[in-house]
Amino acid sequence: MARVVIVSNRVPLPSKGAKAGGLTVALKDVFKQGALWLGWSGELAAETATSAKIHATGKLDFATIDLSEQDYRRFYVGFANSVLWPLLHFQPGLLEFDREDFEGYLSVNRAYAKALAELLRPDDLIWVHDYHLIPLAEALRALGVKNRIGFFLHVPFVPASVFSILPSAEWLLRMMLAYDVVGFQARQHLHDFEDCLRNFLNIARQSGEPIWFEGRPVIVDTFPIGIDSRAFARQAKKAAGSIAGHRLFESIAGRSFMIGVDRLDYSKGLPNRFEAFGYLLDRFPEHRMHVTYLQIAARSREDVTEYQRLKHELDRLSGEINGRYADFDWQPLRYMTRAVSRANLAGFHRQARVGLVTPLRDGMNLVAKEYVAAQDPEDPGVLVLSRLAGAAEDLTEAIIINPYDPEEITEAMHAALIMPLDERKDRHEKLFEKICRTTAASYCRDFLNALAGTATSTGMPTSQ
Ligand code: ADQ
Repeated sequence: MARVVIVSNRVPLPSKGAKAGGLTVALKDVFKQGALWLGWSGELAAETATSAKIHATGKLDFATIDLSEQDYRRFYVGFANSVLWPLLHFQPGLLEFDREDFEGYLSVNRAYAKALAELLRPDDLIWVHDYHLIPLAEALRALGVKNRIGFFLHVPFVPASVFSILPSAEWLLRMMLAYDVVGFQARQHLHDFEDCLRNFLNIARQSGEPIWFEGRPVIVDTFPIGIDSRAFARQAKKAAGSIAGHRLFESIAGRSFMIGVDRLDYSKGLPNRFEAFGYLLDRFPEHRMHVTYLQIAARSREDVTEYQRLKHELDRLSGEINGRYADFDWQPLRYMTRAVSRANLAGFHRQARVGLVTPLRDGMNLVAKEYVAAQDPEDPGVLVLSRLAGAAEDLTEAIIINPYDPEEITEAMHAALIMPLDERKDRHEKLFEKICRTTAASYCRDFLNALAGTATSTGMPTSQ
């Protein structure tokens, strides 16, 4: 069995106290066969390293490189998070392009390639994650690496009309086609990628067929990411009875409870969600004193100016809403920017009558799936979900909203808060069935089968 080599921007190093994130959990079966995971250590050094430090842990070995401060600024803060992230989330107005950042992006990708090439065995399968590392396959090929290399994009893609805003747009598409497999979260993203291929490279793809580029086949397909729903459901049930779960329950004091859990990121649509909550209290006064909304918005990318601006806006909006509607014994909006442990989150979701997931654009959004998984099937809550999240392609029994229309979110909040038990159970049953079908494990299996060349174009393993 070939070894799997994962490459991503960050590595969940156990020695750094990293919690097992979605990808780590999803890959646990893969790790049993032995695997290597390469990424940035999270440390800054005088120079960007081109040889990795190895942290052997048994079956899963980690390899890390340090970045220089200048490369961190240009590669991570600059091109990755001030150009590619806003572009791929349909926010071209937030794009801050700088040629030096672009150079930094290239040179860090070359450093990754050098560090990885030294560690490779001939039959390793290389699986590269996300927009930080798009040019990595090309950089590895330049060093003579012949292994199969796959790329999975966790974030959305954009149609040619938006992609053309990017300086060097065509070059980036070519970099994506240097892989053997290119995976997207949702059909819409794949569709937009095909639109770019047609417009920039004059490539028309027959549905289900690989793309032929420079004489090589490139498999392009969707591989929707999922969670281990049953494990999360068990965790939620257990956590609802924990100390934190109990404290939350006491503090809600019999009121209806709505929850939002996001990174503090402009793609998550938080200002519109806050505004929608303000309208709810204004337009439906019956909810005043009777509903509490908890927003957990973990601080993220604080080096990027736009994130600092967003934080100020949310501080202001939350203050305004509470100032206007609170009473001496009721605070309508609880807003915290600290991260919460996974176990506590699971328990909090279970207590919430409404789960608010309203991003302006999102690759998948795993919080939507976690909220559904955490519900008590006998008394489930209602998911309010943006139609611009990848998750909405599948989770159609949620209340689907347009996140750009705060009043539509308000109406959805109201509908969710008053929804009768039968309808809640009916919707939840269907949603739970869906999140158990597309899981973390099925995502990994399907992608790795495609990468190993043992899958048909539908992602099903062939009989060989
Ligand atoms: P993210 O943009 O980080 O990920 P999301 O999928 O919602 O978005 O969250 C990833 C994980 O982080 C989830 O397990 C969630 O519970 C956790 N998380 C989020 N906010 C948190 C908070 N405030 N406190 C604690 N934990 C929190 C990117 C893409 C997504 C895609 C994922 C996976 O942007 O579209 O779903 O990758 O592919």
